[in-house]
Amino acid sequence: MLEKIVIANRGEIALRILRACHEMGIKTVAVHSTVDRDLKHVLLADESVCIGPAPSIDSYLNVPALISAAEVTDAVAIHPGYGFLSENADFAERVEQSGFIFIGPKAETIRIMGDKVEAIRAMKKTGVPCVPGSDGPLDDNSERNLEFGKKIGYPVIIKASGGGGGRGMRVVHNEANLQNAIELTQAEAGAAFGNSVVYMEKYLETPRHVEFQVLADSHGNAIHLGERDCSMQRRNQKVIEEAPAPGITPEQRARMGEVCAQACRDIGYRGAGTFEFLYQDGEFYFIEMNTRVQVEHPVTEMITGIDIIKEQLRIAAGETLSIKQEDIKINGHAIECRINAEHATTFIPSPGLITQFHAPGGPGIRCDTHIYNEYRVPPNYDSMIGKLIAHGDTRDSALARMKLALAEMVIEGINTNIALHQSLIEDSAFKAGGTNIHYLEKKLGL
Ligand code: MV4
Repeated sequence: MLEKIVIANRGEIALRILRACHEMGIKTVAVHSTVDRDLKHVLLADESVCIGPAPSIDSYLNVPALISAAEVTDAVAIHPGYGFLSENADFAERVEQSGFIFIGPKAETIRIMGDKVEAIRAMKKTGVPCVPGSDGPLDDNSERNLEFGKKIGYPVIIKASGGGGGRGMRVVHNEANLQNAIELTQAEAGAAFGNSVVYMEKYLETPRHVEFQVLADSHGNAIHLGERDCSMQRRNQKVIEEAPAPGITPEQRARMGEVCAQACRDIGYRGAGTFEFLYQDGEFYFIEMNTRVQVEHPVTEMITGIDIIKEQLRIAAGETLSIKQEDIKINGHAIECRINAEHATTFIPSPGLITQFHAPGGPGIRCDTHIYNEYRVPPNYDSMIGKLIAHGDTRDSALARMKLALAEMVIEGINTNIALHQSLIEDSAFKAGGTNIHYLEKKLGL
């Protein structure tokens, strides 16, 4: 097993990774910025290294500082968590070139998935269903572009190949606006991602966001852990996630899950990964693959009993998967509320001193957070300060437990979005299950 690893992240995920390491007897090195000395995982780590000042660009995104932290502590591997450098192919490559294990896929795989045109090409080739589209880059031949538009049918969406996660997209409703939209999106993409390649897809108007979790080892084995529904979102930030996705049948799960697992085998995928789909009218359409562990991984852990972080560590150590597909059983239902340091109705970030914190508990409740009494939330990073996860035998029982847990949770001194979650879990459409990606923004009047 890995002897010692660097946790190249902060906050709740750094603490989550540290706990998995310590359970497995792996020593931990916490790296932190100057304003993050008091992070809970820094205090619990075997060693810690300050890697720079508060701005992420100088600390959590500082590649030489991260690699030298691994060197000076004699670590053997680096876990990137999510966000920051977790899907940066150049970072993965530098880590491996420096003689360390990158806990994630090969740099080459990350690079392919970061290029959406390449990712879709690779997925289509292995039989993953994709959105009808241009199946490749658009060029400046406006007649060819108009033909694509005609064949696909309006509305269409123009997406930047270097984008993803909702950045660099434009919906087009008729052919009069097509060429202008393409050129605008190309210009924006060139400026934002240094890659002006764009492609076209049929615009799905009322989809749900359903994603499949996969695990693949370096020996050609791959399995899926079912799906999550992440449709409850605002401005491309997920707010509530759940597993399984309401209304997905065991047959659909087995079929799509195997399609994803087979795609992993075909492309030589390694590690934990997520296949993101739009789901509309009973059909799945691949949009992107995430090559990292995700914020919402706990809902999958709760219904499968699999520790995804421990599997990542085992895979990185070169071991084979500890579980077979037939051993994976979906048990009950889990819901996650992302707890943010922000005002519940204005969404204005609310960093500052937490004067009181009481974690909720009881059967089926999990609270993944790094906060504690007298912890100060710095203003420099993402506003998510924790995740509250409720598991139950049924969706209704998970919701009932979530309601109690939200009422029990106390965070004083800063604003949080707990009240938003309390209203969402009582919302009749959400309670019924299966709301689409536009539901929350419509409800909030955005
Ligand atoms: C789409 C779409 C509709 N049709 N593609 C946004 C994030 C990025 N991952 C892909 N996105 C979308 N792609 C087609 N062909 C609608 C979205 C979309 C979305 C997708 C998932 C979750 C939230 C979203 C919010 C707005 C738009």
